[in-house]
Amino acid sequence: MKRILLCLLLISHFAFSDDGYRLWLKYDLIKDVPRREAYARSAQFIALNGSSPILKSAADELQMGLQGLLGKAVPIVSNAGSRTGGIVLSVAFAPAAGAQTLVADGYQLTSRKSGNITIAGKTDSGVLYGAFALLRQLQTGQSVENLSLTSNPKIQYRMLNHWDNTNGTIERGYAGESLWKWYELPATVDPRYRDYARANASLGINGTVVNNVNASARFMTAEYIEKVAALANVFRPYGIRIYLSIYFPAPKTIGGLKTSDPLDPEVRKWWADKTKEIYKAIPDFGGFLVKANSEGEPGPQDYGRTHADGANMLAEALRPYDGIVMWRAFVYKADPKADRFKAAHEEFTPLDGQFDKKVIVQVKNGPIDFQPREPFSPLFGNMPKTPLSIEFQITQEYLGFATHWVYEAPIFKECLETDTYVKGKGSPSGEATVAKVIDGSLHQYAMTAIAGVANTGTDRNWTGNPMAQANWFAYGRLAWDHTLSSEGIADEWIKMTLTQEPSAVKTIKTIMMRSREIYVDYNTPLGLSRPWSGVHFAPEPWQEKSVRPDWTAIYYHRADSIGLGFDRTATGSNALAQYRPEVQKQWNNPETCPLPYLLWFHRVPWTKKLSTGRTLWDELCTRFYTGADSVVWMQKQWAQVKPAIDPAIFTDVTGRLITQRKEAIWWRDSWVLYLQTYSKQPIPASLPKPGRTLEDVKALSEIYKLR
Ligand code: GCW
Repeated sequence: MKRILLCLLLISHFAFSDDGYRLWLKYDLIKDVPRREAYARSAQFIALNGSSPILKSAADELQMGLQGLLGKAVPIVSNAGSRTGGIVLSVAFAPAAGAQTLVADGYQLTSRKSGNITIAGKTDSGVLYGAFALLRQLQTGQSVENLSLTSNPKIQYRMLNHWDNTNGTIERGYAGESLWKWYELPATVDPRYRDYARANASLGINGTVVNNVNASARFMTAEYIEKVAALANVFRPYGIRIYLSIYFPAPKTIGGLKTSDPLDPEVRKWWADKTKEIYKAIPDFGGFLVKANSEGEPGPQDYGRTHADGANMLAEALRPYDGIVMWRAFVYKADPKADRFKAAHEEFTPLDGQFDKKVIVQVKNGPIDFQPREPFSPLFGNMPKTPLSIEFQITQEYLGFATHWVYEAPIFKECLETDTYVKGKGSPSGEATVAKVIDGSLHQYAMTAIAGVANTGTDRNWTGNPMAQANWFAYGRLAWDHTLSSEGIADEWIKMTLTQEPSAVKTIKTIMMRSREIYVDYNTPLGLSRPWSGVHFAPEPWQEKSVRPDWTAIYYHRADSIGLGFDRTATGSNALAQYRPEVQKQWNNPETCPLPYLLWFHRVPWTKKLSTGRTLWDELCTRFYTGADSVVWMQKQWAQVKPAIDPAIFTDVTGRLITQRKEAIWWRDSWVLYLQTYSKQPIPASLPKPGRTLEDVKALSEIYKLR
């Protein structure tokens, strides 16, 4: 009997606990009855006004969402006729008087005098995004009376990039295996693909590159094109186009040609034929993403050609179709004397103006590699004739994988809102921000794009850490509209995903808004960076051996008995000269350089007094300790929201925070004990000494490398 009771208890627990699968599209019943009834009065039917698959997705999503939120079945009708009190979808509406005009994909929600709410779009996708926006209004408890809301995407190609391999692994993935089951496709189509598409469409993401930029040639075979086409069929009704990363030498490796030289006529023909084959199977194929001559990946330089030659060859193959080339600028050479920081700028600025109009150059947000904090890439200030897109990393390669809670919207915003001063006007008004470069408003680029390296996987909750769902969400919302605030996005996400209880919303938002600075403090304070080789988990500042110099830790921090940091001023690598004078002015003086960027640009003596009144050494120690201690603050805050959170999610995050705390102390100790061998300074008396030695932390890091 006891056992049966226990089983029942367990079953009920699992039946009601939240596994995170539904993400921010939960559609749980709205508990506030008057509010629910008010919504219900405006949602008595859904009028479709069309038959396209995308419109149908919009109506289906509304129907499903309303069923959950309002607890009632809302019928879908083909048109409203004389009925009122419903939701009317249409691509045909004239914009309401005085409202902003719509661009492709934009939407307009309007409460009409008739008593209907209209969801208007210029395109079917616009209507779909409008449907999700209306659901978001309901999910976040906003009024739908007197609605007059117009929203246009600021960027045209809003992309997710998956670094997924053919064997199901994900490069830098921390949430299980790849979602794409290549061995089962095309015959078996996992229903999860559709939920993936719904989640992306709810944010306005309209393109996905399904395979790793370290690409396999397999994706160019008929066998795999068929599999990719099956995925495209699922994504299409959600306005999402599929793109592929290509392996540059494919003409040779799978095409049997003698070369893959982009200027060779046979190679060009091979790509043209291949592209034709792809479009036959996937008529709305989006195009190619390319990592070439980067980290060992082959490319046009192997044949004495330039990045532009390579990109333009692919553009030519795509010419008959509505597809584009996204050519990555993530390049650097293994030159011990060079500064990796400068490489992309050096290689790409001479090519400005040489790319075909179907090419967009995809630039990582920072000059190095997705560090917890980086200055913006100087390329953003120096490619006026080439459309540039920005690549952010959503997956937490350098942000503690799936155990550390880091809300990334502030990372994305910090870069987007920095002024490149590209016009050289010296204006502090932000008229030449990175955002205005990439949204095309500054140089009137013919096309605009943004990419985020996905953090999704087969974990039931998609992202491993349930809190990392917020990063996928935030990326998508900012890809649509980079002017949204980090706080506003967090607010939406919490209310849609976790709870609407006001004090819990506030507490969680406060944790999220502080989380990135806390992480930086215990991981890479004052402008330290740590992109050396390996798994990129624990900092190992002692790492000094690698196959190439710029894959060691000492290359970046340059600690010695005098001080710490990378001199990128005129006395050092002079990477600062790649920025506009106004930017240089902000960063080139160690006395005035903002502390978050200090060691990015300067070598600073251990005993140097900083603007905080502490010496460099004392400031570093203070930050490492404050950061690690702040995880305790995160734990305490999280404990307070327990009554408002689903028990399964609460317990999961509680566990991850315990690990985060442990790792934060470990990483603090690694840095402090290692740097102390150079600074020869005591840890400030107010701070407790690490409870272990440098040898202990080194040994700990080795454990994580054992096979
Ligand atoms: O950040 C580095 C990663 C590599 C990645 C590379 C890139 C896909 O460590 O795993 O490769 O950048 O962006 O190409």
